[in-house]
Amino acid sequence: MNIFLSADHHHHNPPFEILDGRVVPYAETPQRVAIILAALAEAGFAPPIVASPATIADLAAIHTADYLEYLANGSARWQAAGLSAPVFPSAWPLPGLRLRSDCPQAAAGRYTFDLSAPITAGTFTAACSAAGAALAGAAALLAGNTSAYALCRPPGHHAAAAMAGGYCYLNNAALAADYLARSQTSGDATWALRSPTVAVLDIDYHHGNGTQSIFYERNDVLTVSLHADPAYEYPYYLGYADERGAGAGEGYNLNFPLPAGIDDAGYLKALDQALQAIADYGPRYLVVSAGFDTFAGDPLGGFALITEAYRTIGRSITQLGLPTLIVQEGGYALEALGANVVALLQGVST
Ligand code: SP5
Ligand code: ZN
Repeated sequence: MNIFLSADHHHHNPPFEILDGRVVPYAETPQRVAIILAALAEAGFAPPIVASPATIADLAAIHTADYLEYLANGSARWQAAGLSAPVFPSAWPLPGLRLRSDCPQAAAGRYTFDLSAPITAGTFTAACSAAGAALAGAAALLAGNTSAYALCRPPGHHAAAAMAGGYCYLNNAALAADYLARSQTSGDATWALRSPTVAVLDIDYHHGNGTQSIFYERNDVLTVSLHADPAYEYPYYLGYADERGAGAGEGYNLNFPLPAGIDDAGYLKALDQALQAIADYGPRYLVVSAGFDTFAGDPLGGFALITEAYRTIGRSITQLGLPTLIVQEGGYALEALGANVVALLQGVST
């Protein structure tokens, strides 16, 4: 198991977020990575490889040029205008309003869909580091490794082509999946004539709205997500079962909205259906958006999974027999995060 680390993640450490009308400490902290690294070392995994940051050209594969320019420079423009760091929107261009002003406050609402993705001076540096770790993990699969883990921070699955939210700025898993889908495989007659297909399996507690939207009209990347039903849980506006893809992508997006409080047995049953759909698709590569906020004790979650469930999930995923990249997403129960990541990776490795 190759492990790739976003070593510059600590440059991103926002002081607070606003959740359900309350100012609260930012849950997506640098300590999460420290905890995971310590648990991996303790469990005997080889030290992580520090990945090079993704370049603007890498990111432009799925993100728009104007969004990347905003992520890179929005914080400096905000502070130059005398506004208090970090960048938070306080108005959004909902339908009926005009996207006309290019002042820093207007840009914040244009590119951020909630109050959990503030932009600090170091946010873009950290996000490029996370994207680089995911891309290095994808490259490891192309080099013939059967599995890799990208310890990405900040996470990515809520980020769309031109939208940050839910602690996410650049969509690490989507960048990796797109990179794999565009790769040219040589020496294999079956695959030589077309690019390989990829499945993304999202097991974070929250729906991966960014990943879904990025691949919604594509049939070379199947997106499958298990998550809390958006009828009662964030991100509220996407993740319903009737979202099945559009155009060429129709039938290539699959959502499993799950009830509050679901336990190991219920979750693993839904997972089996998701894995069957992936097996039927027959992809060349698998990318897993691995969130651990499905854990029973997660402060942001509402499911009831125990640590051993992640080992079972890892084993089930491995039974697909696909080169698999695990990309770190959420998980905020700090006392169990290390053990949960170790269990998943051990499940994948055995
Ligand atoms: C990557 C990731 O996991 N992002 C999650 C962002 C979630 N932000 C909104 C959380 C909504 C608050 N609901 C609290 C429910 C407590 N049971
Ligand atoms: Zn989550």
